[in-house]
Amino acid sequence: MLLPEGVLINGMTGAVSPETGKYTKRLSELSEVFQDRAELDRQVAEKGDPIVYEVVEYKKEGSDIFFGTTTMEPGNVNGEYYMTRGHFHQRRDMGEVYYTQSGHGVLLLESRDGRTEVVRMDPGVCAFIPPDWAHRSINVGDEKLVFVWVCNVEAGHDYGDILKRGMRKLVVDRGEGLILVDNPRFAD
Ligand code: PAN
Ligand code: ZN
Repeated sequence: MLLPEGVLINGMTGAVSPETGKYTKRLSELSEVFQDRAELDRQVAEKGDPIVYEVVEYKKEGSDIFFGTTTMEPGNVNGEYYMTRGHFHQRRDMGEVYYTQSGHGVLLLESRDGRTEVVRMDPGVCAFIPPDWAHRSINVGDEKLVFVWVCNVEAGHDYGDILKRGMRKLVVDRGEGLILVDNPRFAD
């Protein structure tokens, strides 16, 4: 029988206690995600391959749901803010919840038929990600962005589509603050 449990989450650091798994994504592992790959390589060499985000999870064998945190560092590659890979779920009938704890971000979403939506990620905002919307979080602030996610264990990640063709829109700062622009590399 599964037993209930209180899990302590630190909204400033993303620490989860107890945790059952974690991984880190560094800039060199995200080279397909950013536009300016020469600038990315330069940053990797200069800054010693900085961490872009860390994911910590709490998952119980036999449970239907699991949750955890994603903690994103501030930064950008030639004006393109640090972001996650972005994905659809393998299970097209399963959505997700992102509850922002600290920092400031943008959740960029794209429906299967190409509609773009944006949800601000500010502390206290609990974002509803409907089934079959690709989602990518972007840290647009100058501090860590920490959010709690909750999902069905069977949802799965489909990174292929977004990695291959990109998302239709980019969130960038070209000197005058945050804007949404067309992705010139987007391949339909
Ligand atoms: C999140 C994401 C996490 C990292 O847990 O997996 O923020 O983003 P990528 O997986 O796109 O690199 C989630 O949406 N799970 O379904
Ligand atoms: Zn997801």
